[in-house]
Amino acid sequence: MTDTQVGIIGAGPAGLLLSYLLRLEGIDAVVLEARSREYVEKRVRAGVCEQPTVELLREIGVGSRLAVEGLPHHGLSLRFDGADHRIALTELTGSSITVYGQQEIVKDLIAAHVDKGMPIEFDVSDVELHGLRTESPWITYRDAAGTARELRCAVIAGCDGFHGVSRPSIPDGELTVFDHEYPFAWLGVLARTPPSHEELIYTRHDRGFALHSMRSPEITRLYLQVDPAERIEDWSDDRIWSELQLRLETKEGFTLHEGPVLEKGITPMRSFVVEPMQYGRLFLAGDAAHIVPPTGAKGMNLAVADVRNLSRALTALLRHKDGELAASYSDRCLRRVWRAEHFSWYMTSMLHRDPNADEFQNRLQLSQLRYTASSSAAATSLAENYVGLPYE
Ligand code: RFL
Ligand code: PHB
Repeated sequence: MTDTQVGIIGAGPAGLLLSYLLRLEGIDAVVLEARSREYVEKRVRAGVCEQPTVELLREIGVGSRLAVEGLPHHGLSLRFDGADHRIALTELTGSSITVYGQQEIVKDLIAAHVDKGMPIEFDVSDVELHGLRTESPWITYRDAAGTARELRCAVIAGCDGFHGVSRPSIPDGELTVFDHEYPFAWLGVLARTPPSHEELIYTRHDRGFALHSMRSPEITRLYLQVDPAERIEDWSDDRIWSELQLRLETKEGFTLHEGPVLEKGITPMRSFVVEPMQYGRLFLAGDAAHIVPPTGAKGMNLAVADVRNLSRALTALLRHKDGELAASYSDRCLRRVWRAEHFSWYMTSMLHRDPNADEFQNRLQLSQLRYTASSSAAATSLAENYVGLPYE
């Protein structure tokens, strides 16, 4: 006897969307989340949804607020040599992206769960995974009241992000790890001020990378490349604004609107993949299995693509006793993952100031930027990766 068919660890985009997709197939799941509902609904992270992500959310009926409040974008700007070079995403690919905060997707998915009476347990602790190589694995944990619980399932989905417990539950030697750290981090700022430009601006400057993004007509999102050893306490709002002004300056003159800083934080950058994304009856999805630096805006979109594959694989396995898709789940995901890993590394390398680079490498970087901005073949390659390659 099982308590539920799929035990899902983590109520981020991966865990919530998986639970919802499974429900549409008539498969029941329980989501266990370490944080509170309020915390996960407020966590500021991704902003860019690829076209395939937007279409999937719309198809399953959780895209109505996204359709109204999401900001469709048909181009982006590469800013270097003190000028803008527009990449016309839609003209080049026929597709677009939508700016809509990750926490808004999380809120929409939680609301859909509540609406349908689907179980999410927040504030759980001491989560441990057991019996992963059996056909009836189980999860032990403490609920919000501190009571010890056990959840027996047919499958466990590890959707608990990079710092979760699922991946470390796999015995040593079973996974191959690919890890790459970058000699810089991002300082992210959310500010109450209207965007200063209608599109995203990815800036390469001698002082380091800067990004202008947004959340709404009133809220701007900005990022600065900083040393990973920097402490947020040393970055006053004034210091942040003056650094942004310097890096976003153009020869023609650019006005960056300043305003109250609502939130700020520093995130290190890394690329990380484990292979395979499965061990027995444990399937990993999203950041639990792979991380990309945010310059390509791919992390959340990859999480969505993973759970789309996983819901299909688990439907075949649990409803039709057909394990073929489950056996090929990892390979299918990893093809898209590695494409996104390469694209994210390429965007990161092209736009950041590497403290260890010599003048030769700096010249190569500028040459790559100028080529991307002037060749429609190079611009199309960037654009088709950015808007999201079609699902296999
Ligand atoms: P999440 O979102 O980290 O969710 C994992 C959930 O698991 C919970 N958890 C546990 N629950 C129970 N027991 C445990 N032991 C647990 N341990 C952890 C956590 O509390 C959490 O709720 O992973 P998921 O679902 O795989 O989603 C991945 C995305 O969050 C991530 O890839 C993106 O945010 C990355 N990202 C971006 N992705 C994009 O597609 N487009 C973007 O524009 C974009 N910009 C960004 C980003 C990430 C950023 N940061 C802060 C890392 C910008 C930034 C600055
Ligand atoms: C964001 O708006 O948070 C954002 C936009 C583009 C990125 C990363 C983050 O590449």
